[in-house]
Amino acid sequence: MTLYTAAHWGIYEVGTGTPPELSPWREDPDPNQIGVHALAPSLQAIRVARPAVRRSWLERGPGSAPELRGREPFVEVDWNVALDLVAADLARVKAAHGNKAIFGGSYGWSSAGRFHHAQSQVHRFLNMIGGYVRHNDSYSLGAGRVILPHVLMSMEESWNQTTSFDVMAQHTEVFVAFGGVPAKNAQISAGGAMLHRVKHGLAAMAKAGTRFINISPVADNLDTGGPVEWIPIRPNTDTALMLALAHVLLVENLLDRDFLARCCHGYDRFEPYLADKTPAWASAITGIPAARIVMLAREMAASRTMMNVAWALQRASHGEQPFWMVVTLASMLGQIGQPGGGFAVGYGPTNRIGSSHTRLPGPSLPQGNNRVRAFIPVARIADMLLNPGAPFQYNGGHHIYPDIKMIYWAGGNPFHHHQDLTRLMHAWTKPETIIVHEQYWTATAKLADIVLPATIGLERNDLGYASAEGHIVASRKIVEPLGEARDDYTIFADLAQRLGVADAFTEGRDEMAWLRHLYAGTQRRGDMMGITLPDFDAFWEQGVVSLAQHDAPIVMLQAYRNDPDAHKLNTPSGKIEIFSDRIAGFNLPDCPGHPAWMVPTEWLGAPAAAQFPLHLLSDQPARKLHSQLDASPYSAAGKVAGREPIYLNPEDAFARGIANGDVVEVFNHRGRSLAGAVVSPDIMQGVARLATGAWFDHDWQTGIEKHGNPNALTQDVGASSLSQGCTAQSCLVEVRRADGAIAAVTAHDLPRFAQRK
Ligand SMILES: Nc1nc2c(c(=O)[nH]1)N[C@H]1C(S)=C(S)[C@@H](COP(=O)(O)OP(=O)(O)OC[C@H]3O[C@@H](n4cnc5c(=O)[nH]c(N)nc54)[C@H](O)[C@@H]3O)O[C@H]1N2
Ligand SMILES: Nc1nc2c(c(=O)[nH]1)N[C@H]1C(S)=C(S)[C@@H](COP(=O)(O)OP(=O)(O)OC[C@H]3O[C@@H](n4cnc5c(=O)[nH]c(N)nc54)[C@H](O)[C@@H]3O)O[C@H]1N2
Ligand SMILES: [Mo]
Repeated sequence: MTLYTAAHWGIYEVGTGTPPELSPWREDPDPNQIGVHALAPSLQAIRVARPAVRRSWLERGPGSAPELRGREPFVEVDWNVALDLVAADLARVKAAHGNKAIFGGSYGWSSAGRFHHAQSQVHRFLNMIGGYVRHNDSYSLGAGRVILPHVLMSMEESWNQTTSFDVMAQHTEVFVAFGGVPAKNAQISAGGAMLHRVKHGLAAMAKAGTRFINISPVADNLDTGGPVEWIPIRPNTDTALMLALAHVLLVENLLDRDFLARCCHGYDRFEPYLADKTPAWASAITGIPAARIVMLAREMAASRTMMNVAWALQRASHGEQPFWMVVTLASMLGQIGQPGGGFAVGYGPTNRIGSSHTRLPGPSLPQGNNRVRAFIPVARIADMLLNPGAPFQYNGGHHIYPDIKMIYWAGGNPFHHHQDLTRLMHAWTKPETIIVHEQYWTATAKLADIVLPATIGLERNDLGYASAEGHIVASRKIVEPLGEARDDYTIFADLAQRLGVADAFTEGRDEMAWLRHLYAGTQRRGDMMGITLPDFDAFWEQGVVSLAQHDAPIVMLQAYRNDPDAHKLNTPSGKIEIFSDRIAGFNLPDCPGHPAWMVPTEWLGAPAAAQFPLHLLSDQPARKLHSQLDASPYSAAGKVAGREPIYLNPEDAFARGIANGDVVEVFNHRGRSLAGAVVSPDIMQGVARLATGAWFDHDWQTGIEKHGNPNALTQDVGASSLSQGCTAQSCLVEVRRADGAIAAVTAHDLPRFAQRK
């Protein structure tokens, strides 16, 4: 009998060795190596093995010497001591300041299993003890999640409706990708990518004759196995290009006025804005020849055209605009709802998008009710910590930043994911207590007061499932926990016991009882959809249950197109909103009532480009999921001189005397970071690319980040006052060769430990 384990990056089969070897699921048509080394010594060596408390906090209490976080030793303590300290401090903060002083937003990917999902566990636990300050939206989709429901539908609904690859292979003549369709990103799905589909999906389209055009600062993010036309574009300027395409459609009368009248709201109020958005105007902004823009608009109107936008486009200053504008441009083309035409947001970012598998809602741990009303847009964490009581705007509302005394984090790595980490380090000194559950000694764990060791997925039983992945997986415990690591669930259950809410938190269930319970819920939802799942014991034995018999091809908004009155959208007008009276009514200087070209804070057209002439893109790493498994042999093999590779155009490299393999210093007025140079013609001149995921490695003497984490450089400013989304992709830098003594990477060293005095 084969045992399986599910990770965000795929299903793996478990061998019989000690420790058991992992190999990708044999049925996966495009498996990857991300997870095969999950038990490698290089990873196990940096596990958190025992509860640990920062020395000053332990000896002198909460709030002691917060500036020493990250640079003084930890003292390892017994579980009972650690749990007593955590419970007592939760009670103290609650009594003295109320639950509104606890930030439990705890953003992060956690692990794939749906029961042991750390973010769900911490939210459930904090709700049981009175609530916590939460976060809205995600780093993935800050601007996108806010704009899309106003003008079209929720982000989830858009994924559920995304036209499937099988339909595109049959019908799409031209595929225009803004930001490619990176197969490296589609290696993952939250909860478990199962059958990896993007590589073969694109190849099937190419074979069927689809023509591919990739509008992107980089060329290597759309691989169809066949020819792809690359149109390099300056980062953050796609909206200008789309406006000029719309201008051509207008002046050449290539737009579908019938679709605009039947299915859209407010086109007439937008149209005058297009008058001066000529190809020549856009050419000066985007760097794309005006003639190519004119031709492209004509090709798109003459063919069955699918447009795709990478999520990266909205992780930027005014990130709302490219998403709103692609919906608008697709509406003008009038192909929305036709097989193979329209738009997607977007193919590539996860494996599930473009799938024809069932959308059966899967198992998820109920989180209870949060009695605290205060929240932040997720990427405003440093603003919150630095400005308690200050006002902020979000989605048309006015709010106040809470005064946070305690941070509780489980399942995320803010010292990987947040922008301008030097600023976050400063903000991080404000709370009195920072508690982190971690599997590994990440930068976030090292910067905490109390670190509790969490198990990894292979050390516990769970359910692997992601909607539209077509399978449910019995994810088996295959090794004993390392050291004294415990499941997040067990840790919270013990804390709940100490705080008098054990019954509410556990509902009397242990791990397997919860798995049965959550599975039964999924079974019931399946029954309502005509999907019959085997009983739990049969499922648990079988390991992987396929739902593929319920596959169905999908055409986005087909029903809506055919009868917009019968299938009203959930927007104020019930239609696609090209003009939004609601957004116009918010009266925001940085987000008007229709899509518009808004000048980004940092881009190649900004005055600051004179000093920092390279636009830094920080995309998603190919060999890991963000910072997870950064120390694995597979991830390490992708590093250059032990650091994250930075891609530079040959002209830019030559001008700076930089060669392949050099260690370079990437810098701007916010920070400095050391990365390994890769010189490549696949990146346009004036752009550099440094993926996320290298563990943040701050040198306390020099302030240099030594490992190539781009968030030493990125800006911590909201996309706009509408969404306050993360703007990691709006960042200017300069690069120089690092000469002389180059600091060694210490990211994967353990912290220092000491005995209690
Ligand atoms: N510059 C730049 N920055 C970015 C981005 C970008 O494009 N550019 N992208 C952003 C995006 S889209 C995202 S989603 C974020 C991702 O940011 P994160 O989701 O924070 O990144 P991960 O590395 O996945 O962090 C998950 C952490 O949870 C821990 N963990 C895993 N499983 C468990 C568990 O069961 N229990 C506990 N207690 N811990 C666990 C892992 O060890 C890891 O440290 O980064 C954002 N940051
Ligand atoms: N292997 C792996 N896969 C992942 C992740 C991971 O960490 N590792 N992270 C996952 C997560 S959390 C998320 S949210 C998704 C993110 O998915 P995305 O945000 O779509 O991914 P990125 O790789 O950041 O960017 C996609 C492409 O857009 C290009 N791009 C950037 N800026 C611009 C621009 O202004 N204009 C144009 N036209 N192109 C631009 C980039 O060069 C890149 O090739 O990926 C997911 N997939
Ligand atoms: Mo993300």
